[in-house]
Amino acid sequence: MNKPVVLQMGAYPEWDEGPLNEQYDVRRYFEAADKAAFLTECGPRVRAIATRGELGASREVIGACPNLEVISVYGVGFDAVDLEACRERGIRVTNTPDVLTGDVADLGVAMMLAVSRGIVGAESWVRNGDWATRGNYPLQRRIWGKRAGILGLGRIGFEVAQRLRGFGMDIAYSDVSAKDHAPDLTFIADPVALARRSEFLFVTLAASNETRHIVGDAMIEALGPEGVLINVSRASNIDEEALIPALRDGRLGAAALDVFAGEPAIDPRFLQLPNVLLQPHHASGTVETRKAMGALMRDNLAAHFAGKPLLTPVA
Ligand code: 8YV
Repeated sequence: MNKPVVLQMGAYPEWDEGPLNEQYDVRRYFEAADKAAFLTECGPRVRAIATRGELGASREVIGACPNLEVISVYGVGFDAVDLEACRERGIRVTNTPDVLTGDVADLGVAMMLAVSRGIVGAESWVRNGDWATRGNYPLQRRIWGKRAGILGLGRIGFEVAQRLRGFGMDIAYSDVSAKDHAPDLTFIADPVALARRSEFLFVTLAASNETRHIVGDAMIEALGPEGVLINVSRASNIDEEALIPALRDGRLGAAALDVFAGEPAIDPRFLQLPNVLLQPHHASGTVETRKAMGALMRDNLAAHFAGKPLLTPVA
């Protein structure tokens, strides 16, 4: 029997490439020089798309695959998949929730610590000899006991809160409604009010058209010159045109960012800012989590082609 044709939108680690290629007739879209010609050639035979959170699948790609049945996302975020195009044609979509939650929360908290305690600069201080020639490293800011805000108390936001409890932080959150499973956290419906009471603000919102640029001038001003913004969600949740001048002018204290508009070609102005910590979209980037994400991404494809219920469907 012919193997189902799968359109692969981006590279995976070798432990996923092997099994994927054994089970499917894989077409590597990301390696095609002429993408339109590539889709014209293989699009009609494609039954599944295997993609990554940040790559998704556009209406154009979906449209070039008239026999597409399922899109399996390696990542929890599926905002880059054109869900409307999928709905119109009954195309199923799956993601990889839960398996990456702890790692994303860990990196968010690590970024908070790194920014507040100046860990990156302090390391250079030792490495480039400043410690010996210039003396002690400038004093930094404490985090324990401070006020933290979490914008979006979903799975990842909740795990961030679990970790922050260990630092004795005073934690509040904003979401569409108060959550029963977090009775000890302060619910603040208005994100601007949340930013105003926060010294550290974590953005852990699933991105959508509704959340686009939710962190803009008003929230940034409310967080203020002492505030630290930490984003481990999607770049689209933050208005970079508001963020960059605020960081430059000191109207916002600092930012720690794992995601960027147009990544990996990030806005070069970020590189000039001393008060921003830059990370290469790797919050889920541990061997353990990436193995679990790859397995779940492939298990969803296998379930679909076996006619079984999808493990983690989003549509
Ligand atoms: C990426 C992510 O999928 O989970 C998400 O939504 O953005 C990430 O986990 C990962 O970087 C693999 O490309």
